[in-house]
Amino acid sequence: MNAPLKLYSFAPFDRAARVRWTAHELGVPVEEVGLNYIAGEHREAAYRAKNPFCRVPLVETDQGAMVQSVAICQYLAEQHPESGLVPPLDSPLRASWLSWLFVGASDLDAAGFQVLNYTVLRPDPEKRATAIRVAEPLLQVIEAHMADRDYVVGDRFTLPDIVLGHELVLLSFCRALDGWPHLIRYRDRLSQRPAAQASGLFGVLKHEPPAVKASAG
Ligand SMILES: N[C@@H](CCC(=O)N[C@@H](CS)C(=O)NCC(=O)O)C(=O)O
Repeated sequence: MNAPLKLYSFAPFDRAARVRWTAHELGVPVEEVGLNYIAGEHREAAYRAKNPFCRVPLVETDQGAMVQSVAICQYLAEQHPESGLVPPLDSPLRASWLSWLFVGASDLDAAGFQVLNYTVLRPDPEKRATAIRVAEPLLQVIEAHMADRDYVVGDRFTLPDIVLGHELVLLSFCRALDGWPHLIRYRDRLSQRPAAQASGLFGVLKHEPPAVKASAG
């Protein structure tokens, strides 16, 4: 039995969801430490001492505190090579796997955050429309890539599916995925995984989507 992984998070759908989902895929038990975002607990001295960036997720490892959701996921998955979430260094899929991991961790994360920001955190219909327009070329490429495949790399589930899946759930919640049928099909396939369900992430889709007023003009 693995020791529980201490995971600091705000909610089931923030970037800690990627770590929680990965841990469930790996059979690693999670000990959740919930921080109150509104109250600003992540800016208080006790947490700042662990993470001066004042962000979640953070996990406590044998090597000390670790931040950056995708780095944490990779760190955990590499300890469980039998899971297949990370292809071996000599795998012919390695280049594609790394490329897609960073599409999720950098490009889609950045674009998705702007949509979430202007839909939910600081609602602004015009800025939201711009954020969706900026995300479109990226979504177009991923939509085309997913047209005839089940997973983003090779023919099996790997870590980039978790990172992309997280972003697709957030975009769905923001009502920004309606025009992308292959991405919806992909998101729904991912949602069937027991570890995805156990992560709590997909529960956000059961909530009322945020009200978005039509942009003027
Ligand atoms: N690239 C970082 C981003 C971490 C991040 O921005 N986390 C958000 C929650 S999803 C946060 O802690 N925000 C706190 C704040 O903005 O004050 C990662 O993937 O872990």
